[in-house]
Amino acid sequence: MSPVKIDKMGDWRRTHYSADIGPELDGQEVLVFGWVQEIRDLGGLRFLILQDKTGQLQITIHRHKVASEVVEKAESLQKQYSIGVKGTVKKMGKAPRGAEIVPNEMRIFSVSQQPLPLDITGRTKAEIDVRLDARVLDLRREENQAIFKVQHAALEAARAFLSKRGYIEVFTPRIIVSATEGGSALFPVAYFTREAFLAQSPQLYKEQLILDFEQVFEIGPFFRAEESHTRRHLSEFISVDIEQAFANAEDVMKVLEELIHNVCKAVAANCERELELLGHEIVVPEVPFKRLTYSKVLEELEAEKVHVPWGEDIPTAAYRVLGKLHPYYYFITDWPTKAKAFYIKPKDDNPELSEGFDLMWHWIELSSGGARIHSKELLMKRLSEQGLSTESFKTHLQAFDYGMPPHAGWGLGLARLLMVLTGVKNIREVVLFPRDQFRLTP
Ligand code: AMO
Repeated sequence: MSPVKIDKMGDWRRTHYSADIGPELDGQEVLVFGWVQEIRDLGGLRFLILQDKTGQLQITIHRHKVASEVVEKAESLQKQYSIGVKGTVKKMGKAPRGAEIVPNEMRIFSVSQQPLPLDITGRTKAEIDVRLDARVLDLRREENQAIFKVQHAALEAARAFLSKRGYIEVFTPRIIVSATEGGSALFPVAYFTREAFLAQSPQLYKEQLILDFEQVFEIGPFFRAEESHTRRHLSEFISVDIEQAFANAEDVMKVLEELIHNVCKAVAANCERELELLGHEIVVPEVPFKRLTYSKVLEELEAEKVHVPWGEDIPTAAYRVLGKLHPYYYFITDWPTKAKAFYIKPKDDNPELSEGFDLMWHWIELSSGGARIHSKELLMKRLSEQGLSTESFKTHLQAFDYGMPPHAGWGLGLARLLMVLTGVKNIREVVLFPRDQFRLTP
């Protein structure tokens, strides 16, 4: 076969996206761009399915009716070539949009390697690693794009909600000198002549910033050297964080449940097509969410013959049992102080218990947060109790010298929320280019 002639885009500009094409445009000349998703031949006809960012469109080439130049180009096409088509819209009941395009002119901008490493139609299922190795191609599937359109809608709703509630968006450093969420999961960075680390969370900075702004939020990537290779852990993940001055745990739990309610409402209303592609329905949860204390959770587990010693973290197998008892969003409150990070505030009337909480969905932890210690002395004591050096937290502790008020906040894992919003079971599918212990490319 002779090599495909590559055309220039020249003065061609799109007049319509595929989503704009319908029977009402019958007879109108349009110019569309996109990628060849499917090619089918039927007698003297060649059907192309063209895909752009809004969806798919049928292009029908009548071999004996159109200019030979168009036929020649159409014959040379392969899946995923990028092309432009100038043509006439024709009302066609059987076509996907009730209309098709009959081309008058065609330009081919780029070819694709054949065979493709993946079946883009998804009819032949590929393993997750094969898909991720060819991620940009994998993302050509409308179902996969739908996930990230849902993410966009969710973020838009979250930002609007938080801004309306008086939070200001901030950006804190990613290169830091001390651990915030436990030392073992730190990634070291060669920082000129010193060693630094990638931030595990914005915890220390968001706490400091409430001294000035009272209410802050941040949406950004954080890093943990996660050795647990599960379907809900990555080594780089986006966290939605808030922190608020003059607030306790209950105050910020209310903000969190209302945010979830609003995000679900917005996604259900604005992502109808995406949810249909994903075959997923969103039930907007009513607020308030159920609140269970840690001790109550242990009792419920005991009744199910699952024993968790008081004070310990709850293992995944136990969470799975709990998720069956509570198949919805719920909070676990009043965690043992020793099971929580050093900055979580012990309860005034019982310091064994803390004002820390987790937000769960079925068996998955979506968020954790709490009221914070705002007394410098107590914070130093807690650091020592957790075997952390007060010296390495010197600059953080300094902020507590300038009128640190009572405060509280939380961090919400965006990808985990997205799993719930889309019904996708593996966190790697809801992140464009996931990073885990074994994956650093693409
Ligand atoms: P925590 O460590 O519980 O709390 O993290 C908050 C939320 O972030 C998400 N998350 C992850 N998602 C994917 N992969 C990971 N490896 C991963 N680790 C955490 C989870 C989790 O609930 N500073 C506190 C928050 C606070 O108190 O404000 C913190 O980081 O959804």
